[in-house]
Amino acid sequence: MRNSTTMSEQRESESKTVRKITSLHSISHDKDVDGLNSAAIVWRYAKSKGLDFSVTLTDYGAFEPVFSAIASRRDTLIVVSDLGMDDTILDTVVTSLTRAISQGCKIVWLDHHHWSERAIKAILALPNKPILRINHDFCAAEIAHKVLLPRDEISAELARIAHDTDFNLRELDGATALTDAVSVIRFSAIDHREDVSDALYPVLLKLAEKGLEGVWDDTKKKFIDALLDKRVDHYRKDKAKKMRKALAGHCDTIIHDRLVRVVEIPSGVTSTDMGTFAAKPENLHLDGKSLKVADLLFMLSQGGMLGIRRGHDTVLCNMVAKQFNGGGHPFAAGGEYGLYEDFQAVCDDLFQTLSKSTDWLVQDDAQ
Ligand SMILES: [Mn+2]
Repeated sequence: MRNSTTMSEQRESESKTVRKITSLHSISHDKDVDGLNSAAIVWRYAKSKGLDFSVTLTDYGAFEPVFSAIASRRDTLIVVSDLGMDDTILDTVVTSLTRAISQGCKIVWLDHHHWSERAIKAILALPNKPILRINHDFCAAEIAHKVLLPRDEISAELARIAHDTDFNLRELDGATALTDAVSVIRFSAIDHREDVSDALYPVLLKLAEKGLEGVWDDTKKKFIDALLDKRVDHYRKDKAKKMRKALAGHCDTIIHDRLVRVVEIPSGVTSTDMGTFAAKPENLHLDGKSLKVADLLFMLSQGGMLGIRRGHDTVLCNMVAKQFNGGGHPFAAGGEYGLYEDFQAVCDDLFQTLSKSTDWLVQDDAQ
């Protein structure tokens, strides 16, 4: 009985050439404001077109279940944002999307990460005219705003907020607060083994409805949800304590005239937070001494990942990252060291590697 229905449905789908899209499913990055605001813009787009909306917020490493679930979709516009292609499961993603497209779906993928040629070709080769926009000069929410809703004021604001956090400008209090709120909500969901998408959903809903003012009171500089405001406040204090402690255990050296510092990054603190904190002189008074802001800051995680930031534009973080299997921007980058036991030995090793090259220095040509 079931089978025959499915088969007739399938025949129907094959015979119709044009099918009407009735719903929109958004897949976006769960890790930061850019991913969240991209999803909020996509949601506004769905509303403007009268499409039923659903969303999955996810992270690298979880593509398989997310895209497998998409394979059963029908007549859905699938919009992926702020996620680069994970090449290790490209085939699975393509298989699922191909199946969805055969059931009347259409694919739009908006991103600003690095893509391999192979991945770009694979997505563009999908049927039903997929749209793939990759632009490294913008954050994903800006791309979503430009591509989907260029004239929508709330989308423009959501894009500005994402830009402020993604490029680490930190000029908008609301953007910085929202970044902390996303961290609080994510870390607590992970701690309690709850679904991160579900945990972020109420904030996403408000952002999609009203933009930042749906969650943040910019006059009072507070979240509208008093409980969230308390959680963020507590998180910030706790984070500052952890970061001060991490800085106290720093290891410094001078290489090619640049002050290079290594710290171990505490759990529950992002490298963006740590990098921003360590770049402010007022945070560097420790045990009666004042440290200088380092030119280059390495942040070593327990898993052996390296966050790389700079305190002055005398160094190029991306060139540093190259020495450690990584990459990024001149002002922020990441690499990999590997598992370690002895922090001091890691520092010596990092210093040794850096002393061998000068590619990572910004030469002062003003003199
Ligand atoms: Mn992003």
